[in-house]
Amino acid sequence: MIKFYFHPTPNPMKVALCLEELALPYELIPVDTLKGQQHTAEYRVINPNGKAPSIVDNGKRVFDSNAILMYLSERTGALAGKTEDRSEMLSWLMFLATGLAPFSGQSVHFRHAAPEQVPYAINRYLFEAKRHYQVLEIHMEGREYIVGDEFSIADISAWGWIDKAAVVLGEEGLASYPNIKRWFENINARPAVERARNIAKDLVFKSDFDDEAARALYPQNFTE
Ligand SMILES: N[C@@H](CCC(=O)N[C@@H](CS)C(=O)NCC(=O)O)C(=O)O
Repeated sequence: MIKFYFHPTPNPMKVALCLEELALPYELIPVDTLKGQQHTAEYRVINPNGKAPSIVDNGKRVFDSNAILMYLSERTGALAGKTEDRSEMLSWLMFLATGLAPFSGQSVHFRHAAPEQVPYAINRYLFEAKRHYQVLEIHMEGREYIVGDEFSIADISAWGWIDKAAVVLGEEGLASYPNIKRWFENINARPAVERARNIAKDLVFKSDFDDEAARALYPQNFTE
């Protein structure tokens, strides 16, 4: 059975949705990142990057959320889009993994978590997050799904972070992005989304943003 190393945050949530969409059996293994469990030697064997999510399937590790989505799609032959849309699929998966997701994360970090307010960084990352949203907004004009005409891992990848649009973009959330809003509401209504949101309902993850959490998540701020 697939072992799924999970924390209830955007990148692992993509994998939760993918596993639920595919109805694959899995064992959920919490990685409490606020407690620093992503940094243990045992976990680094599974994910040398020390982040969630990861999976282990038949003794093989896969780390990094979009790599896991691609692996699960290839393993099952599902959610991959049509062969003729492969170039679009690769393009949008990389756009999401290297652009929309990390710029969103940095935008949240500099506005909500950084120990000092740095206007240049806040402006830079919010601008880039919004710019990536705008690229997707234009692409989604008249489209139901991100790639081709069917639900795929590209939609799953985007859902994980766009679910947090209000935190990334500010209170107005998706108000300036009507095509993304329409797409998001459609994806978010899928039955697997509710199952994904509930996978860890019986687990308790640390939520206190205390010294232990700060050291685990932002080690660059600590010299000892
Ligand atoms: N590129 C990685 C990023 C993973 C990532 O940043 N995960 C966050 C949770 S969404 C995490 O593990 N944070 C803990 C930390 O940075 O120490 C992916 O897509 O899987």
